[in-house]
Amino acid sequence: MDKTRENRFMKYLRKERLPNIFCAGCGNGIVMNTFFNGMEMAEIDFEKVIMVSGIGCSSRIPGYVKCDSLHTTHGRPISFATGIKLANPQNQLVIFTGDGDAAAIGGNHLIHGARRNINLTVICINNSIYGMTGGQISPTSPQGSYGSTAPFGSLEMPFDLSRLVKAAGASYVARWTTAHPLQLSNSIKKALQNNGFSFVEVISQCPTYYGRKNRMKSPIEMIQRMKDESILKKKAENLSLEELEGKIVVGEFQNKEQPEFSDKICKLQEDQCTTGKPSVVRSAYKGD
Ligand SMILES: Cc1ncc(C[n+]2csc(CCOP(=O)(O)OP(=O)(O)O)c2C)c(N)n1
Ligand code: SF4
Repeated sequence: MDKTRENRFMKYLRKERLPNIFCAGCGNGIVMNTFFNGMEMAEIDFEKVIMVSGIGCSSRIPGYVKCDSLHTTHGRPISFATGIKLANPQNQLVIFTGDGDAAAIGGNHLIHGARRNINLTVICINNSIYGMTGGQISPTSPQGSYGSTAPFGSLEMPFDLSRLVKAAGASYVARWTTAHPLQLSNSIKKALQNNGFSFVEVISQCPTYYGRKNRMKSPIEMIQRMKDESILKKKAENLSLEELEGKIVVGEFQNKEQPEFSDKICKLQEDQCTTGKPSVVRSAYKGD
């Protein structure tokens, strides 16, 4: 192989685990690339990165990366990552999750992680469907879209995940699509640098299930559609709900400093050492 043509991010991969399981044209590869780019832009110490994921195609990403990682149970990466962060707040926790993993079975953990504003970076690959298990609709499938559990089109209203997480209390929230790799890398950079709960939603393509079931012929067509349907948050602010129908609003939705959860725990422990008073954490457990 011509080494000069090797992707510059190959050094972060466990090459012995390649080829990966992703279908041709899946958005997961683009998100991996943008993540490595954002990580380099943020000048993060790769040695301190711990990747955590749930279950799904998107959740397989950490398995290919040469760092400490934990592939957990469906919907639970935020809970596992919370434990790792509190055990050693120096760790840089990055969670890879899908719309099914984060918003269906893991929805409760997502909103409570955001509410605590614990310093975790969540990268949610939202392909509007359950890819790994055969194309069932998810909480983000657009109304009317087809899936194996919605042969007549989904009747449910989807979640606007970025809005949900912002309302729950996250200190950094942004949404882009796989058609916006530069903007996405920049948001991943900011998310990694933010001392708090950061949520980066990536609207992505699953050509195998979402594409086929919704008559989109190729991954290129899906990427083009995302590009065409996207509208910047600033522009969207001047449009009515009717005008926004079918649009993907992209941009940064939240970026504000607020107290972080593991800092609060550390402060509590320091106070306990200096004053000798039992901490709230200890006394809460005493009643067991
Ligand atoms: C407790 C539990 N329930 C259900 C499943 C089956 N399951 C595995 S992956 C998945 C959906 C994954 O969808 P998503 O998170 O959107 O990821 P994608 O595959 O689309 O990237 C489901 C329902 C499971 N593994 N464990
Ligand atoms: S099933 Fe969909 S999400 Fe899973 S690897 Fe294939 S294209 Fe990607």
